[in-house]
Amino acid sequence: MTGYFDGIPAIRYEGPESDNDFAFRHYDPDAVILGKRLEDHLRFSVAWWHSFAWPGGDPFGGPTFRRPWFGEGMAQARAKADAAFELFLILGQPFFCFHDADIRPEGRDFAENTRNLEAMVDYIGEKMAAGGPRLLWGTANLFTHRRYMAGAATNPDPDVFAFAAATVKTCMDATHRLGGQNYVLWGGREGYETLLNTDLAREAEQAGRFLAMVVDYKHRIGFKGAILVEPKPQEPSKHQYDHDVATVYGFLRRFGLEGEVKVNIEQGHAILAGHSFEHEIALAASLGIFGSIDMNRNDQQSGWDTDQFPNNVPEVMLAYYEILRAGGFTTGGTNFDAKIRRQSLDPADLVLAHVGAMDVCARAFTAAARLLQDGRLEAARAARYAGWDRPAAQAMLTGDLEAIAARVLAEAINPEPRSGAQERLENLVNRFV
Ligand code: XUL
Ligand code: CO
Repeated sequence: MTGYFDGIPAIRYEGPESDNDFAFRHYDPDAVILGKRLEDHLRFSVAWWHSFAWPGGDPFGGPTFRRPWFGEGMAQARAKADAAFELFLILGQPFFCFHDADIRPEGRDFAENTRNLEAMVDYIGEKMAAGGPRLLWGTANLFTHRRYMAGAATNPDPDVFAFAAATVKTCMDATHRLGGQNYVLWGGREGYETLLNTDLAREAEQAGRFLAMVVDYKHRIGFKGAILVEPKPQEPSKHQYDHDVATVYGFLRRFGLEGEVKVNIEQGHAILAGHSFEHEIALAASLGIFGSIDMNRNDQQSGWDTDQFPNNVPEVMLAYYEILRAGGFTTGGTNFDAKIRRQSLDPADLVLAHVGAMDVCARAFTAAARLLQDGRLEAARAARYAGWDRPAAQAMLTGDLEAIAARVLAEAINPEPRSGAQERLENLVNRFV
């Protein structure tokens, strides 16, 4: 026990009228919506890196947080895990996520990294066995250490490729041992700073081979979870290869991995790529590669991936609407890849950030479910395409230009444009927020 969160009670659902800061107003884990408990729909996850490892620095200033578990060594790593499970007990969320570097001290070499990781996996495994959340996904941090400054899988130095591949193996082992439901790859350094020193063709081949080996190893160890790539267009690299969902899908097709790998979509990354969160989710679902989400938000003024906790219900509702249309999460969930601001020094700030975000998501999800159940939005969508149900229209999809031209002449086809009814649909959506 670290005692770090002493005095903060376990958070319970008290309903929208509650005046208690330390209560859920909208997140009632046991509420049944569309035949399933809200907890099982949303599958909330706390991110180890932001909540326990991040020291509160920014490009102009150093750490602002003084967590008692900060520092080197295994004792500190264990204290960090203790604090994590204390927060988990308070929040009661069903999942968490980590990078290897979040849970273990940095070693001098690969062997020491692996020893540290395995010891921490044992420690966390014992804590999980005693109750508490499960592992939504594990991942390798292949972007912080200086060895990765020019990439991991796409590094010009084959020794870095080797170190990264070996590290991913150990992280997949760790994820598998802890019963992880997914394994994530986010390639923050898989890209370039300047084209002047970059061989795009080679780097793509290296990345394709790397991912194919990850898939191969997953099957070899009998890991049943999903392999997820997390798109992001830039930051930290000037250009990142996993730009957005469409780019990742093209990459997966190129290497024959589209049936093996899905995507973990992050709100802030979607915005950086010039898309909306719901666009990325809807596109992934339409391509059959939707996996999981990293829930957060950017600051509208900054143009950076600020990783703030979500607090905009109408925005989040549209994301969950697309997830519901896609059939909901299977192995995926809602991971709060979000951090408190660097002035938020108190243990209570960390708790309340999650409480508020869980409420925002619950409220947004509930609204999305009601909109779906209402059926009018989907009916309008279906009606818009109804013409395609006719046999003559279907025949065009396997037909040819000559036959179509002949039919247009014979039937004197002369289409009249119809309203897209956007404002009517927006008004309908707003009635559910
Ligand atoms: C960085 C980011 C990562 C990934 C996991 O922008 O989102 O935290 O989610 O490596
Ligand atoms: Co993320």
